[in-house]
Amino acid sequence: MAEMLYPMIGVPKLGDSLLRQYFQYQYTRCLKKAGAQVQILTPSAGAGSVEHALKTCSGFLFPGGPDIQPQLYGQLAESRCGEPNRVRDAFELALIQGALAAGKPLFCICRGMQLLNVALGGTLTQDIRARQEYNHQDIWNCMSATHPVEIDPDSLLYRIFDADVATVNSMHHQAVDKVGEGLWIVADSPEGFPEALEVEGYPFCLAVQWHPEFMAAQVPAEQKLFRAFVDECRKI
Ligand SMILES: [Mn+2]
Repeated sequence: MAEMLYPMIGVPKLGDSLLRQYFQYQYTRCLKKAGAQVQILTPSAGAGSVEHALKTCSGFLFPGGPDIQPQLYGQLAESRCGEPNRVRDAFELALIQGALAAGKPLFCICRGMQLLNVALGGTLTQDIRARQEYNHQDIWNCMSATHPVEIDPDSLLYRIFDADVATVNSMHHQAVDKVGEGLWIVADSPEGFPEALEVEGYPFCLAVQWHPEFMAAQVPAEQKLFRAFVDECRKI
């Protein structure tokens, strides 16, 4: 019964440094405020860790982090691509594929949205800085909005926000390029970078390029994303 009231959400571990622990805490705080329990999932070599997570968690939040290894979407690293974390890449790719196959509710944030795209056969633009008009890597304003996004009125995101425009923070230098199988761009930036994706016909999947965990304390609409996700996990 307790599991139903407070669903268990699995969140991959970001790392050991103090900064990464702080980033991890932001996700945990928003999920708990929305009524969830949080299980931090440590990447491990064994396939058993993915199976165990799929068995014990009602849903998964895929968080931000380093650039995904371009070989995983069929490209070689360009000079402006960041250093990948291969352990996280392998673990999170296996986990998201398992979660998609199991139909679990998903909330994919920043790198998580890019991971979802790669898992479904899409590709990334390795560096968008030459094409951006707004600063999409505005790390010094991580708690406040940097650029607008336009939201598709037929999307789940629109139903949660109850608005067809929003202004969001931005801490990315890569973007979804070719969209993966079954994915649908539901929000984009003025330059046309995909800022949110959904999976056609999937029970519940929110994927955003911005960081709602840093805005949720000040912007109620951003906390509503966590609430909608946790409410869905509660039904599992
Ligand atoms: Mn952005």
